Amino acid sequence: MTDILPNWYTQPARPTVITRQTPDGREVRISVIVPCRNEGRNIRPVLEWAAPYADELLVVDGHSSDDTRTIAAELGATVLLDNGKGKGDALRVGIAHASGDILLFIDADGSHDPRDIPALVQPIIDDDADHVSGSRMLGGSDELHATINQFIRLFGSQVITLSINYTQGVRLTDSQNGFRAIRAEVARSLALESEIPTIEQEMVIKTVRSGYRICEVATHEYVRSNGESNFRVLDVWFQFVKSWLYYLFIWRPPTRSAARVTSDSPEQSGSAAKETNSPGSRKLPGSGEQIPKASSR
Ligand SMILES: Nc1nc2c(ncn2[C@@H]2O[C@H](COP(=O)(O)OP(=O)(O)O)[C@@H](O)[C@H]2O)c(=O)[nH]1
Ligand SMILES: [Mg+2]
Repeated sequence: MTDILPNWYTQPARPTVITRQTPDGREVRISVIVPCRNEGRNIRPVLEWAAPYADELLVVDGHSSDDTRTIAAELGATVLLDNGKGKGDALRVGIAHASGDILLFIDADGSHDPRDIPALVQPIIDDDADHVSGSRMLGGSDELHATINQFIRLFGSQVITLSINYTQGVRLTDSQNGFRAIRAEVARSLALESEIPTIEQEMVIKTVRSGYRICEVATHEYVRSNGESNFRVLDVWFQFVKSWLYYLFIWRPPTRSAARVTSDSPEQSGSAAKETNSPGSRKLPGSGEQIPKASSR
C-alpha cells in the first residue's frame, strides 16, 4: 500500500473555462495583449483561439511590413503601434492602453497555446496571486534546445532564475517566458522601462522585490509556426546582464507595506499584500498610435 501520494495528486485539474468573478463578487475583465512584428503567417489562429477569453484584444504591432495589422483588424482586435524600439516597448504600450483588470500577454508566433489562458488568469481572479508566469521548465519547450543560440538562452535564463530564487527566497523555474498574466494595477505600479525582451525578467524581478505574489503554471512552448525569431543572443546579451544585475541588486521598489512573496503555489500565498501603487499615476509610455479598424495599414 502507498502512504505517500504523488505530488500531482492534490493539484486541481487544469481549468478550461474562466470563472470571471472574484471571491467578493466583482466581475473581472481580461485584456489579452499580443506583441507582433511581421507575424502575418502566424497571428490568425492565435487571435482566433485567444479571443474567447478576451474582453479586450489588443495587438501591438512593431511596424510590420506584411499584412499582420490587416489580419488583426479583420479579426476585431484593437491595433496599436509600438515606438519601433522592441518587444518591451510593445508590451509597455499595451499596458498603458489596456482597460482590463488582468493583462494576459501572449506571443503572436504560435509558440503559446491560448488554451493555457484560463490556467494563467484564474489564480489572479481567485486572489491567490498578482502575477502568474507560464513556465517552460514545467511545461516543456520545443524551442530552447536545438541550436547553440537557444542553448545560450536557456543557460543564461537559468542562471538569472537561480539568482532570483537564491537572493529573494522564491522558487521560480522560468523568468523569461513571454506568456504571463498580471493584475493591471500591479503591472502599472512596476513602472516598466525595458524596450526589448528584458521586459520579462524586469517584470518578474520587480514583482518579487515589490512584495507582490507571483506563481507559475506549466505552459508548453511550441516552435514558432512560421518564420524566425527576432531574438539574437549576440545582440542583446549585454542588455540582459545589465537589466538582471540592475533590477535584482540596485533598483529599489517604491515604499509600500511589507508583504510575503511566494512562488510555489497559489495556495501558499494567502498572506501577501493587496496594496498597490495607484495605477495610471505615471506618464504613459509609447506612442500607442491606434490604427482605425477599418483602415489598418
Ligand atoms: N510589437 C512588437 N512585437 C515584437 C517585436 N519583436 C518581437 N515581437 C513579437 O514578440 C513575440 C516574440 O518574439 P520572437 O521573435 O518570437 O522571439 P522569441 O520568442 O523570444 O524567440 C512575437 O509575437 C513577435 O512578433 C517588436 O519589436 N515589436
Ligand atoms: Mg517566439
